[in-house]
Amino acid sequence: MITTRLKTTKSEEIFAAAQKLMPGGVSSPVRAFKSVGGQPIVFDRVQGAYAWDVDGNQYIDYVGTWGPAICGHAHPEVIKALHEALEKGTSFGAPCQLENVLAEMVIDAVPSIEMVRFVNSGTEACMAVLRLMRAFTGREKVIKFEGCYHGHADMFLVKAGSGVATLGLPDSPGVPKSATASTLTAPFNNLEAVKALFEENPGEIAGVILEPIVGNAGFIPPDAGFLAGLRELTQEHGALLVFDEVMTGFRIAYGGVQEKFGITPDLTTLGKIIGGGLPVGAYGGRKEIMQMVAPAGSMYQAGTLSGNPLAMTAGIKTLQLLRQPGTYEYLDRITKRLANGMLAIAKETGHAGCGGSISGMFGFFFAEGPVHNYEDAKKSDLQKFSRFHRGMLEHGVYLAPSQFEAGFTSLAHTDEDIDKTLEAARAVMSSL
Ligand code: KE4
Repeated sequence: MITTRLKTTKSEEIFAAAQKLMPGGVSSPVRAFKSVGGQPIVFDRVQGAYAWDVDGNQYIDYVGTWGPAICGHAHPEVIKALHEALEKGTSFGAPCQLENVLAEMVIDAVPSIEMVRFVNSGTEACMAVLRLMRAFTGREKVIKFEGCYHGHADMFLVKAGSGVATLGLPDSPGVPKSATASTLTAPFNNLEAVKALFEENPGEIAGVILEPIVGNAGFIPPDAGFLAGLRELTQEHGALLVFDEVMTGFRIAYGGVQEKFGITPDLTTLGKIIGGGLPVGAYGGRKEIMQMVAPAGSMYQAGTLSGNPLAMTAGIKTLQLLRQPGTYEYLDRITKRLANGMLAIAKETGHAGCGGSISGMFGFFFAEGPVHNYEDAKKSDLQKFSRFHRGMLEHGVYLAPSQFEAGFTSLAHTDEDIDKTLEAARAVMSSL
């Protein structure tokens, strides 16, 4: 048991009760702190860059509800827009002009998207995009990368990242072999492995899906030429290239990784930020592909709450805030200061450390590095990460409770917050 100086009495009471009501006491596994150990923190409220727990402790929050809070939690303009939208009802189950507005913003922003469909989570978006890849190409097999996480649908739970990696569940029970028989895997950043899969499965691969910057195995950027290589390989083999930008969309740049790195996939999935903190997912791409989706085409996909006015409202306001000039320069500057500061402190305090940041996304491993893929990430010092995580909590800094996650900053994080975080990191790393 990891000791803690934090007063977490109420968190302990509430979490103990939760464990009797919900599996593991949580609505999503990674929140249970299983991989870092110790008492999960029960949140009471969030605002801007901060979270407060039920015992009154305040934290600088670098999880940001796993990405959506890029403008800061509970941004006043988002809250105001939601209050106004609430007056007109919470869900219509009918066409609503707000869907047009958000769809237009997404289409204008994301290079690959000419037409988009809204759903309610990143998992749904990835499930639908896989079905669409297969419907459009008439092929069944798909390539994913070890450590990448595309939600919890059966066919993706093969060497997945995020909570699956955290819990060491290489493949989840309950997933029939038939569901994953057509899911091929390769190490991230390994073009040769992908080439071999195409040669071993001629004419059978519908496409390649990836996190273009991995966040679910820890933060792992693509090596130079990797994304371009995948673009060429998929074109050469008549397969589709799909960027899962659920995490990176509107975070790495307003147009996502595909805008920043100049590689345009055929299809893209989105989520998190486009919902501004409410449940949303989306998938989109070339019109000729998207026209296959019912009721325009025959590929079926549906959802009761898809495109609901509240989620659309929060998404619209969030993207309006993000498209202000200077947004991504600010995120890049403060996040680089944080990541580079952590690396320098690790060095000064005698710890092997590697990592970095791109725009408002960062990661840190206790390892010599560099970390090119999931195998490398798993070799980092997970024990030391757990102790570091707990120490940072005690110093009022809330990091993702797993080495196999990325960190997120927001427009609400200030230079002072970064300074405080680095002071905490120095104190904790000196004590590890
Ligand atoms: P959701 O179904 O959780 O909305 O999205 C699934 C998903 C798909 N693709 C990518 C790249 C993702 O990062 C995610 C979800 N990310 C995790 C955090 N790594 C969500 C947190 C959680 O599972 O509690």
